[in-house]
Amino acid sequence: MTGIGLTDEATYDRARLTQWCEGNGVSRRGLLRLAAGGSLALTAFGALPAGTASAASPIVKPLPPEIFEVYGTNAETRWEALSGQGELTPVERFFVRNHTATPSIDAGTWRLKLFGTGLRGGPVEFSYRDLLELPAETITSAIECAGNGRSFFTSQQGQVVSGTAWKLGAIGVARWRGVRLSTVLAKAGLTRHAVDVLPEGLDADYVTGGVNLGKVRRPLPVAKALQDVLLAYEMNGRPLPPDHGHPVRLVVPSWAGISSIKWLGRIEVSDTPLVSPWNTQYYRLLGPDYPAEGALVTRQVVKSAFELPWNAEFAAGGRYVLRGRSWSGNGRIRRVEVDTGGGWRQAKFVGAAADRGWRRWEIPWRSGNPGTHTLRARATDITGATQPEVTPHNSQGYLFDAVVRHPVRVV
Ligand SMILES: Nc1nc2c(c(=O)[nH]1)N[C@H]1C(S)=C(S)[C@@H](COP(=O)(O)O)O[C@H]1N2
Ligand SMILES: [Mo]
Repeated sequence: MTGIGLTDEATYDRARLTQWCEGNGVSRRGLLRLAAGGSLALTAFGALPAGTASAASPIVKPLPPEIFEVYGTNAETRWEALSGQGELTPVERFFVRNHTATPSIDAGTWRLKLFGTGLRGGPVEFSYRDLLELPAETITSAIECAGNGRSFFTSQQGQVVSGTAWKLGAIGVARWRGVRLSTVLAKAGLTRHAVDVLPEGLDADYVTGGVNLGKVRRPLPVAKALQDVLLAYEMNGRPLPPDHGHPVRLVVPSWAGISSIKWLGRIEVSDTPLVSPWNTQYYRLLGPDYPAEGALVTRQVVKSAFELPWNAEFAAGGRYVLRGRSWSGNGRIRRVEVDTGGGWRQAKFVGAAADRGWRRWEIPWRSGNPGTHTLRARATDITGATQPEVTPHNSQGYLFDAVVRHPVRVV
């Protein structure tokens, strides 16, 4: 069985956890201890003191301060830098999330290795050229960090969370061209018994809190791998740039950014469930409203943002058009409402609907009297999921979907 129904995340997580615990002689309580240790270790990143970075610069492309806010090895896009941009985020404005540093990889000597018990024969290798010769596909898809919006757990809900204190700029939408993972898996001899694949990056081992967690890697159920996952070698019509995974990265639409492994080097294909620290200690929702062992983070949630700086200034008594974007891992956005102080009003959509990107919108606004005002946007997706007022707490601050209160100043 390739695990039909395992794209239902909750089913997948429960099934895999049980299988994994049984197979490894670990109790659920043991897993919980692992997870707790992980969240402690997590506090180590996000704020690298100056001088601790390796000689290689963590991010290669320029990071002008008017476009990016930098946190250690990561850089988030400022939302005002998306004002006037179309559906796609240009590479020069696309956020970067690096566990270590962008490696320099030569496409000419690069190889992708597939191996494991889920393949009919032995290991199989593909060169860059091999991939270019396979049938290509182009998709528009967001890549969003599961921790996007994390800082609002603290600033809006007064809660402690670990990890990079992103605002809402850890998302970008691009046009990705490449080969379907299903095509490559079929060529490599995928069997009916394969259940998980484990894509792994070629960047340096991730060391945190004195522990080496090895290469950045995260299991994907075969059902998702065969559904819509791309091995991308182009971003917005150009070869994939260094910071975004050159020469080849995974693009896993709708799922947490960590699934979209950059600088792809190896894929294990297994007929038994696979684990890595990125599905046991990270990317689990741990908190009072979740089961003791936590819930696995897979699909992204509904969010909205204004294309404005924090504390944007407006002249009193002016007529303005407020613009923003909303998106969801569940599919396209059906409705967006905006509250500028007088209740919810429906925003007007701009441009085409996108299943795996975002929906742009606008709404007129009269700025009124001087003072601080709060702008709020709330989206609903095709599944009926709407942004709540509060997101239930989880200790690592993932999947913040509550309505964000955006302050502006009228002068
Ligand atoms: N090899 C590798 N892949 C990776 C990462 C990484 O550090 N190393 N970071 C992941 C995370 S957490 C996110 S959110 C996305 C970010 O993609 P971007 O840097 O292209 O925006 O890449 C994912 N893939
Ligand atoms: Mo991420």
